[in-house]
This record gives sequence, structure tokens and C-alpha cells, in this order.
Amino acid sequence: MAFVQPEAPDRALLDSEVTALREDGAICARNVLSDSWVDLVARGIEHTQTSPTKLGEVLSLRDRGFTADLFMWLQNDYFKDVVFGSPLSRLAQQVLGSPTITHWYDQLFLKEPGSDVPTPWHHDLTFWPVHGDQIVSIWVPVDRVTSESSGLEFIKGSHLWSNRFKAVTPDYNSYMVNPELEDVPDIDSNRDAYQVLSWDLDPGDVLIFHPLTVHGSRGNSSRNQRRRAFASRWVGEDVVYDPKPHTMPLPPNHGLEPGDKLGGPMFPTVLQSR
Ligand SMILES: O=C(O)CCC(=O)C(=O)O
Repeated sequence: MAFVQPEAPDRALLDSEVTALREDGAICARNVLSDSWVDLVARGIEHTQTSPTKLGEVLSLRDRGFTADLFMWLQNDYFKDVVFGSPLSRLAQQVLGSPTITHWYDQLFLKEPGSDVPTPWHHDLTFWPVHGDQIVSIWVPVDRVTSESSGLEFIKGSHLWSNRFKAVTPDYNSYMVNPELEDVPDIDSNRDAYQVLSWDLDPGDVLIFHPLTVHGSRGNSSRNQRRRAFASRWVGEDVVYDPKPHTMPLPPNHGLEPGDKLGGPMFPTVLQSR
């Protein structure tokens, strides 16, 4: 499909939701995606499972029911349609308030029933090779998600903390761990000290969160409920390429020089103006 303009969401975000995102660092926006978009994402996920990227093959822990992948849209037409045609860029524009909205990357987090793979508590910005304020992630489930089936959890207000934490990935790979940063606190042993936000979700609902909000999820302890979800990440016009040690490698030939605004064929600007 070739999209001229991204579709509008089923409903715009309320001002109160945009304010809550600013204050709490994460919100659940209900009923924003139509069944047809959810279906397209589900087909994209199915395609990723059978034809993963090279990175996906390395990141997935298939024997433990966990499939991960990144930059799927570069080789998966379903996700390409999601980038250029779905309402996700419009939701990003509403919360970022930037005239231009550029796609950063997409990332799959699929946990099959019984998967014991948690997503350790972490925040994202410290291991991204970018700099700027206008960045947001939208987490899109295509299954009903409950805390039993690995619902994503957030520490309310943690995007406002001054702490910058080391990366922790589900495969505990150390290539992005910056020794100069501090460890994420042991939240699970001390949950009462934090305000944890989480929501049961239905397909069509999304979670929207700030890149410094501490978040994580448990394994999927449901016996029969898959947990297929992907994160769609977007930036506004103040975000530049800032390659630093211990940050996520980008696909080769992205063409960006340090200080360049995110853009070009690998980071398409999907919305030019409001
Ligand atoms: O789905 C998950 O368990 C983790 C999601 C996540 O860490 C992210 O979207 O940044």
C-alpha cells in the first residue's frame, strides 16, 4: 500500500491525557487504533517471526518463547505501512507538539504463553545514540494484555528523576552497558517505595511513554495468552544523531553525521506539518 498521508487515530488524545503523560511519564490511550491497523500489525509480527532480521535472530530467545526484533520496517512491508500510513505518527505529533514527526525505529517484544523472559527495569534514552527532548515510544499490543500475560509496568514520574541508568536488556548483553552510569535500583524488592503504573489492555489500546520513564515487564505466566506487542518510536525536530560509546548500533549506511537531525531514508519524516 502507498500512503499519501497517515490516517487519523480513531480518536484524538484528550488534553488530560497529554498532561498526564507530561506529569507521569506514561499513559494508556484506549481505543485509538482500528481493528484493521491491529490486524496489519499482527500480520507484520507473524512475518517477522518467520523472516526475522539478522539482529532479530541474535536478540530472540526462541527456546524461552521470546521473539525480539528491531528496524523491522526496513524489510517488512506490513511494518512499512504502519510507519507511513498508521495513526501512530499523528499520536506522536499530538504529544510531542513538533511540526515534523520522524520515525526513529520499531521494536518487537513477543512473549509466548509460559515465557519466563522478563524485561528488566530500565529506561531507554541512555543507550540511544540521539540527543533531544522530543522523543516518544508508543507500545502497541495485538493481544489482550494483563499483568499475568506480561503487562508493561512504569514507575510513575521517573522520567523527571536526574538519575541516568545503565542499560539492561532481556538477554543481559553487555555491549550497551555504560560503566559510568548507575545501576537501576532493585525495584522488585522494594515495590512499595514506588508508584507503579500498569494497565490491562485490549487490542486498539496503546501505551505512550517518555524515553526516560523506567519500565519493565515480567515473563508471560499465562498458559494460553500470547503477548505480541511492538514499540513504535518517534522523534520531533529537536532530535539529532549523537553517537556515544555504549549506545545501540544503528543499521549501516544511515548517512547521518554527528549533530545531524534525524532524517533520511532510514529515519523518514512522516509528518511535515500539523
Ligand atoms: O514489551 C516489553 O516487555 C518491553 C518494552 C520496552 O522496553 C520498550 O518498548 O521500550
